[in-house]
Formats: sequence, structure tokens, C-alpha cells
Amino acid sequence: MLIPTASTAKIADTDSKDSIIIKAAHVVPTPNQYAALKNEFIAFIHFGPNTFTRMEWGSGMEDPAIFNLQNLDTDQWCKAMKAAGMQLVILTVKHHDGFCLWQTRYTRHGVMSSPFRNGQGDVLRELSQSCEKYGLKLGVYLSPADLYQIENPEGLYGNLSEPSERIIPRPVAGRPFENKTTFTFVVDDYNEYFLNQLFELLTEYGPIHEVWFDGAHPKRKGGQTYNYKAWKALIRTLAPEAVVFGKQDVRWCGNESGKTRDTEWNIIPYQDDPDEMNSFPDLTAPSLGSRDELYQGKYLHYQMAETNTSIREGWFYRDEIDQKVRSADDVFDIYERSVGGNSIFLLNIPPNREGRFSEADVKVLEEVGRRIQETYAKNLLDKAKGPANILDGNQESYELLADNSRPLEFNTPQPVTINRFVIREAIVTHSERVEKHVLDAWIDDDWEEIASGTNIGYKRILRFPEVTSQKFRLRVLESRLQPAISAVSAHYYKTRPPQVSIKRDIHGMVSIQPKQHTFRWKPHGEDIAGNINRDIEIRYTLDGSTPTKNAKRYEAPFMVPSGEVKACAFVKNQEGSVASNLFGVIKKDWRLIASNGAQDKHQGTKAFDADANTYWLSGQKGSRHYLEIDLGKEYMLKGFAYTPQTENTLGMIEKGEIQISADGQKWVAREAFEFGNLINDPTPRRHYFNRPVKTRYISVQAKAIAGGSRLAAIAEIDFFEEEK
Ligand code: FUL
Repeated sequence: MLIPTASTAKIADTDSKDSIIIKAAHVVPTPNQYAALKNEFIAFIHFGPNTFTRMEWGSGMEDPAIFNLQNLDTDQWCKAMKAAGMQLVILTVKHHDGFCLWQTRYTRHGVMSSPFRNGQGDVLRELSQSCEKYGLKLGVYLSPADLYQIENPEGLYGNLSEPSERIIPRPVAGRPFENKTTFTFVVDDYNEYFLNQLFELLTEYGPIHEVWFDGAHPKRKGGQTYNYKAWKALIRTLAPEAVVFGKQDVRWCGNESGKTRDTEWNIIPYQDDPDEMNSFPDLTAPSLGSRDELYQGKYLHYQMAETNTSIREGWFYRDEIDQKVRSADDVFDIYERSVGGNSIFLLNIPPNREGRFSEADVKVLEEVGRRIQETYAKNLLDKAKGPANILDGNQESYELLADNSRPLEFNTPQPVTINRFVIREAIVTHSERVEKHVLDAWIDDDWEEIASGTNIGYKRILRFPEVTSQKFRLRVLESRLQPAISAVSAHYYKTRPPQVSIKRDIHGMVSIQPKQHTFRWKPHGEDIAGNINRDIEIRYTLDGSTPTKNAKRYEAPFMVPSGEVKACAFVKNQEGSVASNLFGVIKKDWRLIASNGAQDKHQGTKAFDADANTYWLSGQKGSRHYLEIDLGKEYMLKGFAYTPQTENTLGMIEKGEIQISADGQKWVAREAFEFGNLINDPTPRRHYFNRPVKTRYISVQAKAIAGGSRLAAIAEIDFFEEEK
């Protein structure tokens, strides 16, 4: 039976497990999806009022005057993104606050009412011009959630308007469109507003290659729904090359921290037709497309993962000192795991209040670009002998593995030293089929297994300790039907000193360890973890300075009452990336005064046991969620950190208040705090007090909990001491 390929396959009730797998083995990406996969490394830009208010989520009530952008330099952004090897950039033209970064005809809430270029500025226009100059593709993030349209009295979001026939774009006097296409949709006011804006974005800024629909919502109103079907129809017509994120084409990877799955299948099961679906499915499960998961589906759909994370803590720029920037090691590691793990790598770089990428971010982008070039531009199998269709550098040609027991062998004229191996499947014609594979090298007159992996799909990068040989072979151990391998290449990554992690226990003892790489290999049957670096020296400082070769050497855990520790590994004279950790006051003498609801597993003390895996959960009764702590002695405190629990998405404290007390009994409010986007990004958040607080008794009161959950949770609370 000849089964045609398609990007969606319907499962019939009569399908057996075998026939479901055969169907899955014929699900392939659309041409747009394949083009998007080939972009590999792309950029996200979060920019807007939040850049100026230092918030993750705005309120929608920001005065446009705060968008006081003086020196926008989108050329500088593009130069840095290009240097990193990125191919496309997606700008938040409207984030959840509803403020528009382009000269839209349909609201005054945006750049037109701001001081930026005297109200004449258009961030998207400038970015699109720079993109053209630097050869980058452009995408737009247009938030469906819109707090301005929710909060202002004339707002269209959830205004309970009746759907009726609307012509898109709605004409606006004095602002004609060059593109004369029109659409008729039966929609309500907010959907019409959204479609009008999409029309502007897709017709007036050159070709748009990705439209990003965020599933996150700080707030909802009036049962507002979104007519994704209409939105997609408009996109398909006006931006025929674009992929849609969040719906149909590209899917969220399930986290915002740069984590990747070891096995990322891009053919995943759906219960409803993915073309019709109006809701967002939960994509956070550890596995999405294994055989067992496919058996549960009513539809099988090609939808690739986009690994999205930020180069800085948070999506928006806050400041230079307190907002950590990822190291080049870290970004390169995510690059290899995501692009080399069958997904697209979407890295956010938030411009600062000067309208530029900060120097620290630019350095990382340049260094990552250099490493990608140094490692992957040179294929050490370029002179190798082996299956021609695999070695010819042509993605269209492939070797169909009729029989999995026949390994693919590659022989080089001279011995080569490698520690990376790239494998690709011919997914456009033959879908993703490999389920398990092994790489061997010929060492000391024998085949040795040097690396192994599960699926391959668009691209798999195998990482392993360096091996020198003239003969390599790839064995496919398990697959869905006959897999088609389109390319392999071998590379050498110049090993750097490892990244280090700095931890402190409840007694204040700090330990610093090299981070373990996650791969293993089995030379001569031995099981060895990672890329073993000999001669590692770890050096650290306690005064905020960058550790040099002469800094104090780490030998054993040491005591740090509070403050910042910076550390770095050295291997010979090469230095690794600098890690830092700011520690609050030691918690061993803290005492719980009171909290509401102390359930067995989740007593109040779990919020300060120096173990982020355990957490306090407030009780059912009463609407006040509080935790009162006696710090054991008086401190001068400058701020605190809140670590949410990550077991599930409950209890994230979005808004709260810090109270203090002179005796642990009578409490006074000291300061309000607010954290945004906790459900999708449950990382520790810091808040600095307006002025230092001198106290021994302190309490955290939750005022608003994310996602409407009824209980508050704290995995860890830390208080930072003012430097003496
Ligand atoms: C999330 C949003 O809530 C964040 O603010 C950010 O835009 C991220 C990319 O998506 O869901």
C-alpha cells in the first residue's frame, strides 16, 4: 500500500498499533516548517514599556510617556544576531500590556503617544530595515492577551460585542493601505482589532516569516475567545511563507529555561484536528511523541518544538548588575541540545533602555557564533569514503536503510580526532523514523561504542569525549519503518574548562563543583560520564570581583554568612565562564512564628530549609496567606528572593506584601512586591526594598496568586543583607 505523506494524519478507530506507527512514519513537515527548521538558531526580542518599568508583565495602564526611547539602534541588534549565526528575529510588537511598537491605525496606546522620535517612531519599521540590511528574516509576536484593551473603559477585549461580518482591514481616513486585499470574517470587536493589526503587520513591513501566539494570560475578561481560524486564514494569505507559533506549525517546548528533552519527537498526537483547535494543549509532559503516546491520538501532526529561553534572567531588560546574563558555555550548550535535538533554538536578547543590546549580551552572542563556526563549519568527514548519498552534502539525497542490521561505515584517509557527530534524517520525504542509534569508532583493532542516542529527525548532535580514529560506523538499532539518513558529519569542539555551580547548605557552607556533562560513553566496556577534564582548578572571590588565576583556590566547602560568591574553573591557563551566586542570611536559626495552614508535608519551615524541592503550602481556610518568620537576630535587609515550587503550577505568588514587626506579634506593612510570568517561568525572583529594612521579625503575605490558584506556596525565601 502506498501511503502519501502529509503533515497531519487522521487515526481511524480501526487502526491497529502497527498501522498507527506506519501512519506516523509518513507524517512530514510542510515546506514552511522545513524552512523554519533550517533557520536553526533564531532571536526573540522582548522590548516595550516593561523595559522602562523593569517588570516582566505590565499592567496595561502604563503611561506611554514612559517609553522614553532616545537612541534606538536596531543595526546594532542585527549585527550582533548575525554574528551569533541567527537567521530570523521575532519582535514583541505588542506584549500583554497592549502597548504597540508600530504605528498602528487602530489604537493610540503605543509609540505614537510616546516621546520616541516625537511620536513618529516605529520600532518594527527600523528593525525591518536593519533586517534587510543584515540579511535576517523577520517575525512578529502579537500577544492575544491585551491588558490595555481589558482595563481601559473603551477597551475591546471581552466587551461582549456580538460577532458579525467585518471587513478586514477596516479603512481609516488618511491612512490608506497599499495592499488592496480584503477579507470578510464573522468576528467580535476584539478579534476584528486583532485581525486589523495583523493586516498592518503582514503587509507593511516586508515578508514576515513567523507569527508568534503566546498562550499566557495575566488576566481574562468577558469570556473573550480568539478566532484562530480567521487569524490563520489571514496569515496564510498575507504571509504565505510564515509559520505560526502556538497554533499548528510550531509548538512550545514546554519550559522557558532552556531545558530540552533527550528525545524530542516532532510528530505528536492530538485529540482534535490541529487545524481547527482553538485551545492550547498542555505541552509540558516529559515525553510527547513516543509510540505509546501516538497510540492515544486521534490525529498525528508534525509540529516542531521551539526551545525558547532568554539570554538574561527574565524576558525584559532590567539592569546590568542584578540580572544575570547566560555564559557563552551555557548558550552554546543549549544550541547543541536544541538544534542538535530536533528543535529550533529561540534565544531572547532584551534591548536595554538605550535601545541597544548590552555589551555583556553582545559578547556572548559573538562568542557563541565563533564557536558554532569553529566547530560546525568544518566537517572532518569531508574526505571520507562511505555511502555517497549521505556524504555528498546534499540534503535531498539519502540512504534508505532497508535493513537495520547493516551499519553505515565511514572511513577517513587520515585519522581524525572528533567529539561531535551530526546525523540527519530525510524528514521531508521519509519523516522521522530512527528510534535508537549508536556510533562506534575503530579503536585498537576493535569497534568501540562511543556515543548513542534515541531519535534523530531534523538533526541529532552526538557529543562525546574526543576519539581519534579512521573508521566510524553508525548503527540504527530501532526504528519506525525504514529510516532514510540524509547526512552525517563529524566535528571537533575545542573543550573549555567546565562551568561550575555554587551551592550553599542550611549551615552556610558553600561548595563549588564542576557541572557534569550529561553524556556517557563506554570505551572497553567502562562507563565514563562526560568530557573529563584533568587539572581543573576552581578559583573564587567574595568581593564581587571576577576570579582570576590568582584568586583563592577552592579546596573544600567554606562558610559564607551572606553575600556574593563568584567562581570559575581553570584548566591550565584557560579560564572557564564565571558563575555567581548571591546568598542571603543563613537560615539555620530561623524560627517559624506562624503561617496559615501547615499541612504535614508542607509546613511553614519548608520555606526556609535550604531545599527548593520542598515547599510551604498555605491552608485552605481564610483568604489571608501568610508566613511569619523570626530570623534569630536583627539584620539590615536590602531585599529578598522568592523561589516558587516547581512540582506543579500551583501557589505562585504574583503579588504580595512584606510586613515587619518589633516583637513578632504586631505587624506593619513595609513594602509591596509583584512578579510576573511565574507559571511559565518559575525561576527565583528578587525584589529590592525601596530603602533597607532593619528587623528580626519579617513576614510574607500573598495578595494575588497566579492562575487563580487558591493556595500560596514558597519553596524558598531568602533575605539579603545590606553590605556593611
Ligand atoms: C510567556 C509570556 O508571558 C512572557 O512574558 C514571554 O513573552 C514568553 C515568551 O512567553 O508566556
